Amino acid sequence: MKKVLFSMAIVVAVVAISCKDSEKKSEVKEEIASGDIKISKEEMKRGSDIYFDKCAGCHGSTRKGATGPSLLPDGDGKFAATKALGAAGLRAFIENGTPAGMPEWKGVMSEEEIELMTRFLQVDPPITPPFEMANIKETWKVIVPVADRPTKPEHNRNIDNFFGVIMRDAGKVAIIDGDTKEKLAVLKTGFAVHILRTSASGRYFYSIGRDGRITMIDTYPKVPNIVAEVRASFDARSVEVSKYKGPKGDFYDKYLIAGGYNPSHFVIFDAQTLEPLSVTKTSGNACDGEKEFVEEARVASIVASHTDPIWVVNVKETGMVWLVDYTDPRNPKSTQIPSARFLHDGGWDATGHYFLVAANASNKIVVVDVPNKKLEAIIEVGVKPHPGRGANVKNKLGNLWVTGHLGENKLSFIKTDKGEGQWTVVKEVKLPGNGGGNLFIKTHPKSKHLWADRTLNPDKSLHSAVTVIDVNTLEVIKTIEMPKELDGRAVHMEYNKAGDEVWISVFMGEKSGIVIYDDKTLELKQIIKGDWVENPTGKFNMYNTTNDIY
Ligand code: DHE
Repeated sequence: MKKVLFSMAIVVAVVAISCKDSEKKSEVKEEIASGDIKISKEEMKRGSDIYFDKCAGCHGSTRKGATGPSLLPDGDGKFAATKALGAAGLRAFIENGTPAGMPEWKGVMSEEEIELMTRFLQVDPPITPPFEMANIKETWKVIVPVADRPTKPEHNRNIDNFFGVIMRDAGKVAIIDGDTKEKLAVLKTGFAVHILRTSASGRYFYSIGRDGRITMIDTYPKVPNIVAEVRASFDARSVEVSKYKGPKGDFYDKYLIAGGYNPSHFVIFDAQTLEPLSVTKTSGNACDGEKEFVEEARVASIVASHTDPIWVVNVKETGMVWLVDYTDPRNPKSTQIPSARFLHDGGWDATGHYFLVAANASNKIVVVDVPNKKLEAIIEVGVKPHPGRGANVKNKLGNLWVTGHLGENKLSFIKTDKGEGQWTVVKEVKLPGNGGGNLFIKTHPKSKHLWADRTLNPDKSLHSAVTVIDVNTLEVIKTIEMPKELDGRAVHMEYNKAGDEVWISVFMGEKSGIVIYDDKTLELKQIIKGDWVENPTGKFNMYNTTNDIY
């Protein structure tokens, strides 16, 4: 007699989910997949929100995997099926994280959220609708037309030393005068702003939120204000301006590009008004192995060349570096360079000729010769390199570009000078304690120090501190605990324009703030805190960001 083991009830309903921002709508199929896994419409929506906030960055918007493995009910042939892992297996990963860099979510997510995610991950992922030119145009708002903006600063402050500081969870950006440390404005921007970049003229800050919203902030008025807004995609991490001046200054501050995680595309805008000009899909064949077509090909970091009308656009899942020529922004031409997977973050070498980017799933750094539009080298480094924009130091070993690692305790110093040893790791430095978790490093041409955080290390004594290294000897000089009156993880360092102060954020804890150290004495100078300082993350000095100083 045939025995019925499961009564599989599949209820398919189409509901709208909103990812915190009510404008992020996507169609989801709600499924009650088996007798064991039950999930209501509301839970599906909430699970999507939590996934979007906390998981999509590493596991992909469609759960097909990226830096982290795929999270599909039936697996993808490479990684385990979430149904096979079951609630207990999924819970173990969510609660404890992994040594490869997944953070432990216990204590960050509530018990109810963890329990929900153990079910959400066992049913099919929601389907996102398209987000195309017409949708982008609908979101475009010019708040202060160009003709109504001041033609020169309406104050005597030193804009070059302004800092744009991201208050991630509040969806706000604070503009702080780096000379006086006064807060000039706290502006409501996109949900979970990820990075800021500055205009080539050093006047505007552009923010991009995890919801793909770009906000343009003008620093000329007495109180900095938002002059335009637009949304590039449902989910995004990168924004950049055109920095090439050209013989007639044709492209300086003319265009802006934003990279989409979901949909996988890049959008070019007019940099003064944010009018959308073109959308280009980044789905395509992967760089390695069989010709594998990758639909979810998310745009990770983007940088602008100072010497050519080119943006370097790094496509994560395909491992393709796109060199996008913006001379015809409505019909941009691109050269695609196959490299390694999954491309993430990176920065320029000291000459501004070579761009170095982490391929974090293959433990490599890819070097691109940008003016000559070719792959220069691929360098083996440690587990899950995470350079941020990297750091350029010079000592007796030559000019070196540095990356840290998420999955291993080491900083790798790569020689960039032509000749013997070019593009090899000439030195590795271990930070104190065990485990990886380094997210960012930073130096300044006028400084003798290189600073490194350990934000994702599970050990509190390490993640609430930063380490300072002597750039000449490459020895660790000091590990600095964040002040006791703050509580959280130290993340992301930024220098002031003069290169004699370092600003560090303390976030993800009970008491967040921005801490400023004297770079020469390594003594604490000031703590910026208050109700308006809510979980600060990235900080961007106007002059250093405009001129790619790191
Ligand atoms: Fe980031 C840079 C993506 C998690 C803070 N982050 C970047 C860049 C990418 C990226 C592609 C490079 C942008 C560029 O240069 O154009 N980040 C991702 C993720 O996908 C990931 C792993 C997970 C996610 O869902 O977002 C992730 N990032 C984080 C964080 O958890 C951090 C610490 C806080 C946050 O915002 O959630 C964080 N990322 C930053 C910062 C930068 C950044 C501050 C810019 C560094 C710089 O100096 O340029």
